[in-house]
Amino acid sequence: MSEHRIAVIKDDGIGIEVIEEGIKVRDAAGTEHGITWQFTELPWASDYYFKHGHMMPSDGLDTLSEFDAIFLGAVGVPEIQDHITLSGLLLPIRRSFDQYVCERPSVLYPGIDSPLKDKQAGDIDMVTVRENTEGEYADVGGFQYTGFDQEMGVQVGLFTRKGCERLITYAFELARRRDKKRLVTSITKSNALGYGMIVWDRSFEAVAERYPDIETNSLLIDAACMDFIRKPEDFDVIAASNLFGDILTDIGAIITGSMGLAPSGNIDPERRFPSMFEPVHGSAPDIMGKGIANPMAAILSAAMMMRRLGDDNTADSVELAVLRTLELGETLTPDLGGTSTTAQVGDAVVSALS
Ligand code: GGG
Repeated sequence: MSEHRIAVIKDDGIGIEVIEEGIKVRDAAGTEHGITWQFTELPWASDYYFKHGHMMPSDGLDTLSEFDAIFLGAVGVPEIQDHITLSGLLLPIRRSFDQYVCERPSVLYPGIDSPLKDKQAGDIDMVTVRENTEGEYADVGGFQYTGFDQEMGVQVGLFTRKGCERLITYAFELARRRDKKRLVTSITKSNALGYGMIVWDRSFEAVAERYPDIETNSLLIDAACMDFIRKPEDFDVIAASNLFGDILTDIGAIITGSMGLAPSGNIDPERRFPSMFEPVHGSAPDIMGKGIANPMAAILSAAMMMRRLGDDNTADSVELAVLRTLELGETLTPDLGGTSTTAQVGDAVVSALS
């Protein structure tokens, strides 16, 4: 019997609703497979900010470091500027725990209509590996002349050889492990960003040399956006910088049916720190509290977490239960054309486990 200690941060918005269903499914799957999950809910994010002026306590990262993994819902409310919520919680966790890989699969599942013409289940099956600790989201920059008409903001895109190579190496290893198209596509913009993205390109070329069995391709981000729509079936593993990966994975989510189906893992491949699992979607304040948010992205993120913790069988059965629920098509939330509630979808996935 294995036991895992999981820190749960549900807030904000629909994060609360979807994480509850993720826990429901995880508990049921754990019972079936003899795994105990010890959840500790940490009431952080925007409500905490309203009370204390910051998104988590000053020793929040120390607290999190004691856990095996972090399961997070969403952050962001209309009353607080997004850069405060992101910089106060998500980004420090990703950076401090060196979760330098953000793995985001985009798969067209059975029973799902892609907005793209003639795409069948399985036609789209790719994983974007997003650099998660530096690049365009590096914590480097500053303001000057604040309050004057020449107000200035400097935002530094930081591309280190080590940072690029370790991320790209993960992408190549993943292409090998998946053993599908055995193709890694690099997303660049070195025609315009002639410093950082040149380091990115050089890193890609250097790593590619170590993987003669894996095909490679390099696309400018603008061409990649077109090709995600035009011929998504051509992709396998995509290596992208922090910003480009963030943008591309929203396209990846929407061409495979819904943001409500897109899971993600912020991973420290070296296992020195807890990794963090969260749906790609945000807090969606427009549908918050209505009970109609799709919990499948959170449930699939829980499955990614189980896989990371070594519980492959449990992860397989949760993923299969989601697939069965989608294929049946009887219990779906409105984003997938259904009329079911968040909790009903969670229950349906639990029933499909057996
Ligand atoms: N599910 C996590 C969440 O709330 N994400 C919102 C967001 O803006 N994320 C930006 C990012 O992933 O970098």
